[in-house]
This record gives sequence, structure tokens and C-alpha cells, in this order.
Amino acid sequence: MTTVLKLGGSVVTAKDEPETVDADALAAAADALADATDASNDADVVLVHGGGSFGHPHAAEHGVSPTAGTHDAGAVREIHGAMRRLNERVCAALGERGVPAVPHHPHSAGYVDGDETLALPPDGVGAKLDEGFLPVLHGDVVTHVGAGATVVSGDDLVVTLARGLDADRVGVCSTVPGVLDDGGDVIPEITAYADVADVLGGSDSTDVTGGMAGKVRALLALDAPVSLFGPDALAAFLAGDEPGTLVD
Ligand code: IP8
Repeated sequence: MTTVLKLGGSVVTAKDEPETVDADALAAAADALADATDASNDADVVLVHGGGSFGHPHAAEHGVSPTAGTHDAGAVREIHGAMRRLNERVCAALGERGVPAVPHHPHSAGYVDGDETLALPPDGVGAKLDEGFLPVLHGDVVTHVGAGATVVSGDDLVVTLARGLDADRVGVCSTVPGVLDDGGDVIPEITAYADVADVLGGSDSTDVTGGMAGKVRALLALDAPVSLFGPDALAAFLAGDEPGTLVD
């Protein structure tokens, strides 16, 4: 049973404080992962975390995004360096609790090819799982053919990894308890984009501003069921429940 789990950057960092971990939130997430895994990661969990107050401010400062690249190597080092620092903190929090967490940096392991596709060989991640490690990936800045380097989000990594590893379950933990309807209630299940087009908007332009539309579309295309939930439901998800919104 392979599970790909994304922890949103805003879950584990203090959003408005540059390069600041939300220590309580990270501890709570690490506790939940420690309870659900063992010292040899027999549960085959792959963790991906977002950028929060580490990667995003540096990316914004240099004008780098998924669609705007840079050839400035210093900018690349700065953005990637910030993400490595957060990754170290996440791995350390897990390691302190006996979770066999090891880093897997997308900047070194992958790139975006000429077809705008994220090429991240799943074999390296799979080998870590086979050896009993819990790979911890993160949103990053990666080489982008024809554009220098661009930002790849944790959400993109989740989709690529879930497909490449043939994951059985996917979880996306953010600060909201699921996909919300117009009244602010959690939509329990989404099986087709048409079901939620009114709420999420039909246009791709929503995605550039961080909307849910593109995310839900990409997750619907996966074979594995995906749960979108808030931090309070992380333990339940890891225990096998389907909290929040199920995209299937
Ligand atoms: O927070 C972004 O990852 P995300 C990573 O998952 C960087 O979108 C480098 C800003």
C-alpha cells in the first residue's frame, strides 16, 4: 500500500514570517506520521511538503513561478536553498520521532521537459521505499527546458509521484478542511469536474492565482482516490479514513 501525502507549506510554516516554521503544527504533523508509520516505513508513505514562508518569498522576489523562468543561477540557489532548509526541518522533526525520513530534492532529481511535463523518475523514490526510508520531497525550483528554471509545486509533484509509483492513496493536507461549496461547507465527494465547476470556476486562469480548479482537475485524472483535508484530519487519513473531500 503506497500513500503519497502532501503537507501544505502553510500548514507547517508561519505564513507571514520569512523562513519560519510553525513549530506546533510541524510537531503535530510529525506526531501523526510517527503514529502511523514504523522505523522501516512499512506503510510505504511518501511525503511532499510545500514552500510556505520558505520558498515562496524568494521565488516572488526573483519573479520565478511555474510559468515564469529564470536563468539567474543565484536566484535558483536562493530558492532551492530555502526549500532545503525547510526540508531539513521537516526531516529532522520526523527523525526525532523515529520516522526514517530522508530528503529527495526535485531540483537534483528532475526537470521540466520541452513538453512542459515534469520528468521526475519514480525509481529513485521507489528505491528509497524499498530500502525502508520515508522519502520527503518538496516544491522546488527545477531546470525547465527552454525557460531556465521554474517553480514546481508540491501539488504537481504529488500528481507525478502518484502516477509514477502507482500509489494506492493520495492525501493533500492544507489549511482548509476540504473543497468548500458556496456556503462554506465541505463537499464530501467529487467524481467529475462538472460537479464543482460552478463553485471552482471553469477557467484555467483561476489556477494562476492559486485556485483549486486546476488542482481538482489534475487529481481527478489520477487512478488513486485523493482526500483533501485539514490538519486536524491528518491522523484519520493516515489511519485509513477518507476525511474532507474525496476526489475519485
Ligand atoms: O508551496 C512551491 O511549492 P508549493 C515551492 O507546493 C517554491 O506550491 C519553491 C516556491
